[in-house]
Amino acid sequence: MSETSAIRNDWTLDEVWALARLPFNDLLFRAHTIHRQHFDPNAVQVSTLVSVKTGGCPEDCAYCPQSVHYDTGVDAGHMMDSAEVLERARAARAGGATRFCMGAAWRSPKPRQVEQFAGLIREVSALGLETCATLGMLSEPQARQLKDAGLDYYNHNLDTSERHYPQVISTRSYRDRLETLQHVRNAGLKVCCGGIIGLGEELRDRVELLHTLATLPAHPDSVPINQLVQVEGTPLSGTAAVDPLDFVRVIALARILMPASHVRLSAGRTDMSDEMQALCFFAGANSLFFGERLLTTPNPAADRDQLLLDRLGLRPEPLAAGGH
Ligand code: SAM
Ligand code: DTB
Ligand code: SF4
Repeated sequence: MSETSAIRNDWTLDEVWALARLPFNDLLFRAHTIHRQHFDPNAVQVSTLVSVKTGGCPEDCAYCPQSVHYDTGVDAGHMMDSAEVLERARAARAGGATRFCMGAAWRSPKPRQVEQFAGLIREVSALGLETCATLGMLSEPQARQLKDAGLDYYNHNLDTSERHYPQVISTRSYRDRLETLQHVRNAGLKVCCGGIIGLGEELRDRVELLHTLATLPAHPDSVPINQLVQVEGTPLSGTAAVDPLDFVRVIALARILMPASHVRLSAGRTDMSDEMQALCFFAGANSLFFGERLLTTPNPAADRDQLLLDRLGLRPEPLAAGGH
C-alpha cells in the first residue's frame, strides 16, 4: 500500500482497514511523518470550553451526564449570562487559548436561543478569540445566522460508526447528524467533528467512524477524539476501559486520513498518563482543551497541563495570520 499525504476524500474502507492493521511502530511512523508535512510538530492549538446551558437535555446519548434520561446529579441550569461568558472568555484568552467553545445541552436551539448565541458570538469574537459553538442539530438558516454573527467553528460529532450508533443514541439518527454537518458546511462555517472511543464499540466501529469522517465532502477542520468520560448514572458507566495504545492508534489513523485537520486530544485526559498523551501528540494530535473543566466533568488542571507541554517542548499555536 502506498499513500502520500495528499488530501483525499476517496479513502476506501479496505485502505482504512489496512492502516488499522499496521504494526504500531509502522502506523506511528507514518502518522508522524505526515504530521510534519502539514504542521509544526511542536505546536498545539489550545481551546477552552464553557457550558453556557447545562443539563436537562431531552436526548438520550448513553454517555452523557446532561441527558434528562439519566440520574447523574447534573441538574438543568439556566443559560449563563453574557457577562459571565465574557469573563470566562477573557480568562481563557489570558490562559493562552485561541479558541473559545460554547456548549449547550440542547437537541436543537430555538429561534430565540440562536439569537442569544449570536449575541455571545459577537462579543467573544470582539475579544480576538476564535469562536466555536455546539448547540445540537442546526438548520441551514440557523447555521447562516451564527456565521453572520462571526462564528468560526461549529462542533457536531458523529460519535461512533453508523452501525454502533443505535446502541448509544435513539432520539436522533446518524442521518440527522450528517444533515446538520451539511447545513454547517453550506453556511461556510468551519466544521469540528469527531467521536468518542470507549462506547463499547469494536475496532470495526472505529475504522468505520474514521472512514466516514475522512470521506465527508470536506474533511472536518477540527477532529475531536474523545475518550469516554464515564459518569455514574449513565448507561455506559462501567464500560470496559480503552487500551491506551488502541486510543493512540485512533489518533494516528485520524492524522493519516485527514492530514491537514487539527486532531484534538479531547475529553478523557484526566484518565490518561502523561506518556499516553505524549504518544498521542507524536501520533498527530495537535489540539487540546485547556482549563479545569470540560462541560460538566473535570479536565487536567492548567498548571499540570502547562508542565506537560513544557516537558514535551510543545507551545501553543498562535492564531493564523489575519486572525479568524
Ligand atoms: N448537545 C449538543 C450535541 O450533543 O449535539 C452539544 C453538546 S454535547 C455535550 C457535545 C459532545 O460532547 C457530544 O457529541 C459527545 O461527543 C461529547 N461528550 C458528551 N459527553 C461525553 C462523555 N461523557 N465523554 C466523552 N465525550 C462526551
Ligand atoms: C467534543 O468533542 N468534546 C467536548 C466538546 N466537543 C463539546 C465535550 C466533552 C464533554 C465531556 C463530558 C462533560 O464534561 O460533560
Ligand atoms: Fe444532549 Fe448533547 Fe448530551 Fe446528547 S450529548 S444528551 S444531545 S447534551
